[in-house]
Amino acid sequence: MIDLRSDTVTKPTPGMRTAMAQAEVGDDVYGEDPTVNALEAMAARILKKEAALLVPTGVMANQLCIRLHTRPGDEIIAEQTAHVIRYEGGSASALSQVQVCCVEGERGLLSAERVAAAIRPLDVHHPPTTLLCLEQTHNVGGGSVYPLSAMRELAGLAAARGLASHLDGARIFNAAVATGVPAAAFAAPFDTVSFCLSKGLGAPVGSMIVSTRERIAALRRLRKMFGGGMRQAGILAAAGLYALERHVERLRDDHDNAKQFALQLQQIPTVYVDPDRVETNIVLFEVVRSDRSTGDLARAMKDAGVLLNAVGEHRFRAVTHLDVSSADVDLAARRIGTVLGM
Ligand code: TLP
Repeated sequence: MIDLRSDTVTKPTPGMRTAMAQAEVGDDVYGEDPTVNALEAMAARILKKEAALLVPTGVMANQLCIRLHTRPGDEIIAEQTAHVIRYEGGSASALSQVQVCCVEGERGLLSAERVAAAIRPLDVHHPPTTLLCLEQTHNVGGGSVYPLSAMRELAGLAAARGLASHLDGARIFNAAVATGVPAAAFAAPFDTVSFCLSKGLGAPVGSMIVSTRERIAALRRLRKMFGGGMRQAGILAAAGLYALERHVERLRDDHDNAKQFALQLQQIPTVYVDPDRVETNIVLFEVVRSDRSTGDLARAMKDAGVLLNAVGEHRFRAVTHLDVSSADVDLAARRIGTVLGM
C-alpha cells in the first residue's frame, strides 16, 4: 500500500527509535526532562527566538497561541481555508471564545490589501481585531509558499495596526528547503510561531512553539491548563531532536517526488494537475470527465494499493513524505492511471 494521505503518517525510523529508547528523561512539568530541554533549546536556536515549548500536537500549538493573544469576544483574521478554521474542530471559538474573520486568499495566501480591509475600525459595535494567523506552507492551498517579502508585509501590517501575529508553520521547513530562505527568516516577523515535528520531519508526536521568553512562560501555563503538560516526554523529544538534526534537508526529496508525481499524473487524460504549482510536498489534482464520485474513486484507488484523500467534489490531495520513495510515486501514478482507465 502506498500511503499518500498525509505526511503525518510517517513512522519513526530505526535510528529514531533507538534515540527514543536511549533518551534521558525526567518530569517535564517540573522542567526536569533534559531531552525536552535540549529540544526546546535547539528549536529556539534554529528559529532564532528566545525560547521554545514542546506541545503534543499542531492543533494544540495553534490554539494555545490563539488563547495567548486574544480575549473572549475578540476577532482573529485567517485565510478562509486555514487549518485553524477548517481542521481544528471549532476550537478557536470553543476554547478561546473568539470569532474568526475568514478572508479569501489566492491558493491560501493572503494579500495585505484584503487583510487591511478586514481589520475592524475601533467602534463599540465591532469585535476588536486582535490577531492575524498565517500558515506556511499553506495546506489547502496545495503546499503553497508565502514569499518572505509577503510575510514581512503582512506581519508588519498586523504590528502597525496593533494586532498580534501567529504563524502556523506546521511545514515551515518545507518552505525553507523549497526557497532557500532560512526558517528563522520566515519566523522573524511573527510574535509566535508553531511548527510540527510529526509531519515531513518524521517524528511520531510533537509540535513546537517559539517566541519570547515571556510569552513561552505564559504558554507553558496555558499548556498545563489545556491538559498538555507531559511528564517523561523526553522519549518524544528525542525523536524531535533526531528529526531536526537529520530530516530537514531530506524534505527536498519529498518535493522532487511530489513534482515527479504531478508530471506523471499529467499524462493521464482524465486528470487535471498543474505541476508548476507543486512547490513543496503536496499535490492537488482533479479527476475530470468522470461520473464516479471522489469517494468512490478513492476507494477504487485504495483497492489498487494507493491511499489518497478526497478533498473536494473532483479534487484529491496527495502528500509525499519520508516513507514514500521515488519508485513508490511512479508506481502510485501508474496504479491511478489504471483505475482511471488509462
Ligand atoms: N494537518 C493534517 C490534517 O489535520 C488536515 C494533514 O493531514 O495535513 N497546521 C497545519 C497547517 C496542518 O496541516 C496540520 C495537520 C496541523 C496544523 C495540526 O497538526 P496536528 O495533526 O499535529 O494537530
